[in-house]
Amino acid sequence: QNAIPRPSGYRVSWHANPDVEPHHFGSSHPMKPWRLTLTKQLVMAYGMHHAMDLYLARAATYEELAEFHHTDYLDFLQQVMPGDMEKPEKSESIVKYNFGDDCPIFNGLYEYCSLYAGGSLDAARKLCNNQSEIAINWSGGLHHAKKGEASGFCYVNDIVLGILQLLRHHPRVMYVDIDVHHGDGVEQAFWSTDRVLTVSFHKYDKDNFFPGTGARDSTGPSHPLNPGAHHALNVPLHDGIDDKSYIQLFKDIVGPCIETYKPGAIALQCGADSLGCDRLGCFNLNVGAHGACVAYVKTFNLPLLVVGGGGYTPRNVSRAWAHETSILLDAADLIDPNIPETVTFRNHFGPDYSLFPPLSEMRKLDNKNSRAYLNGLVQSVREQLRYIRG
Ligand code: ZL4
Ligand code: CA
Ligand code: ZN
Repeated sequence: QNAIPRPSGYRVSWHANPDVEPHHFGSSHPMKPWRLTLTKQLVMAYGMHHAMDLYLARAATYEELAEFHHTDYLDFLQQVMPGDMEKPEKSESIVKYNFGDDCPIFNGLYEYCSLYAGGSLDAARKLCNNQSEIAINWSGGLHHAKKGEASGFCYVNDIVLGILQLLRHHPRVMYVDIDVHHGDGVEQAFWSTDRVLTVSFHKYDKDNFFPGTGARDSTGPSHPLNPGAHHALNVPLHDGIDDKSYIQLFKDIVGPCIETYKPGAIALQCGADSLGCDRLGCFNLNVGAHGACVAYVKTFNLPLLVVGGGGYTPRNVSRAWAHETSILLDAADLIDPNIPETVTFRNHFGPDYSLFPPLSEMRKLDNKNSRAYLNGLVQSVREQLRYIRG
């Protein structure tokens, strides 16, 4: 692999702390922070680390986390111990703060949370200081966390914290979420403001798919005088959406949103559980299509905060995020689609050793999204955008 040059005319920064990676949710829990190790190894094997500014993100402080989260919740998060799950005197708080199977209490939980949140804060600050045009934190993107409650593998909401930082310098920030799950925590945090337009694409099935929110008609506070009215945009989808329809839908929706809302910066959540073959997901996207969405957002040349999110088949998460790193570096064409011989943990990428395995063909899923249904979504989004001004 030849050296990747720095992109011309803009800077890309990488914000990470390797101490996030060894944390463990429990042996059969789907969330594997180790996928971040695999991603980093792939990025390094391609030589991409030479083309961006690398920052060791420090942990977010308690005060920084408290910019969004309730202190009673943070106090509990800071003090809780793995054995507390079984202690009757703790059970009330454990229920209140929603710890359990999805959000287990593991060793180093608070350190894990403050480190991934620190990455997104660091990234947002570099964008605000004009020290970077595109800032990446693959360990972030934990979009379900609420002010005072853990949810869906997420404990603190690094995206909300990052956007709050961006709002110090930009009148309007747009949030785009391609995780297969609804970005409910970010939506809720900015529900009553017109300074953030949240846009989430997700599988929606009120009763059978987490978190059950994000219907098309959920567009913000119902009172028309509430500034947040119409500033939540949801794109509910059915199983099996394919590359071509997803990319088309993404462009047909995100393009007009950016042109209408005119954000000063964009936060992009790149959850990789929307890929085919994901352990929890049900879409049928290939790595190339997931990356095409990132490439499209990049064409608007706005300050871009890029975060990770879900993704439960680690080899494919690392493929997608490595490919997307190359896109952000304007170097996708310089990357060998055959995974380098030299990559650490190369066995994980067999038997094909390709950056773009045919994920959509490996698990047969019908596309339950008809052309008519997708056209209806685009039409309805156009109508919503009539209420929005930049
Ligand atoms: C698991 O095997 O749908 C957790 C979670 C732990 C190990 C041992 C416990 C076994 C799948 C999921 C019992 C687990 C039962 N272990 C979990 C309604 C639910 C209640 C909890 O990508 N059970 C809840 C959350 C979703 C629910 C998705 C996506 C995050 C993100 C951003 C969060 N919760 C049903 C499930 C397992 C587990 C196996 C699991 N949990 C799958 N889907 C959920 O958007 C990072
Ligand atoms: Ca989503
Ligand atoms: Zn997800």
